[in-house]
Amino acid sequence: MKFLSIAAALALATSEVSAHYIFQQYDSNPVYEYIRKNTNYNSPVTDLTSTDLRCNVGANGSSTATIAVNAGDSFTFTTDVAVYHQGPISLYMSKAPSTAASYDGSGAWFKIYDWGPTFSGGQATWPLRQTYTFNIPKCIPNGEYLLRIQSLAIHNPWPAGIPQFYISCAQVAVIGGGSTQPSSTVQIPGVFKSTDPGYTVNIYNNFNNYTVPGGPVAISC
Ligand SMILES: *[C@@H]1O[C@H](CO)[C@@H](O)[C@H](O)[C@H]1NC(C)=O
Ligand SMILES: *[C@@H]1O[C@H](CO)[C@@H](O)[C@H](O)[C@H]1NC(C)=O
Ligand SMILES: [Cu+2]
Repeated sequence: MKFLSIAAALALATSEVSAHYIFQQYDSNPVYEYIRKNTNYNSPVTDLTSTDLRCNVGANGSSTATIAVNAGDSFTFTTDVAVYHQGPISLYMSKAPSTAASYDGSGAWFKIYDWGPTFSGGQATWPLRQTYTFNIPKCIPNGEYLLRIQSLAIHNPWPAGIPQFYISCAQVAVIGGGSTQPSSTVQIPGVFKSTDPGYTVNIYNNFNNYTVPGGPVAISC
């Protein structure tokens, strides 16, 4: 029994390092044309204090194009393989002081959407799939932004397991926008804490409500 569970754990650990998933495509454009390419293949970021939490490891924008988008337009992030670790998916934006390509993400971020679990009949269902579609808020000011998507994988419950962040940033130049500022902003790193209930929760044990970490959705237009 003990031997079997160790073997099973090792098999799981092996598959864990070989293949995860990465958000690599913006709409139907070539992969990494408008999404910053990271240097850690499709491994997660787990350090809550790292600047890699912004756009992933080595994703500096130097070889990424910026796409012009109309405020209000929809966009789709697509992964290489469908997201399969349980946890929420969140979208953030941060306005660049000048160009998106040269921006390190050290400024203010605001959340524009969360895909959380749905609870029904004592069961939680997570929004696990290959494509995530939302829209650029209609009322945000024109300018260049980083548009960040994050899968927070909480399938190995804390503290035995460490939640994993699968992150990519697209570079967008918003036109036709408005003048509405988000109701609140956050810093990355900083906004995710190892005391957040949405980070520490055990999803296999009496799991019947969930607050997505990383601050509230701060704009809706
Ligand atoms: C940006 O990332 C690329 C690819 O990892 C690297 O070759 C380049 O040196 C980096 N540039 C800066 C300014 O860090
Ligand atoms: C569930 O709701 C309770 C009561 O509001 C709250 O204390 C707890 O943090 C929530 N759990 C999660 C995982 O969000
Ligand atoms: Cu994994």
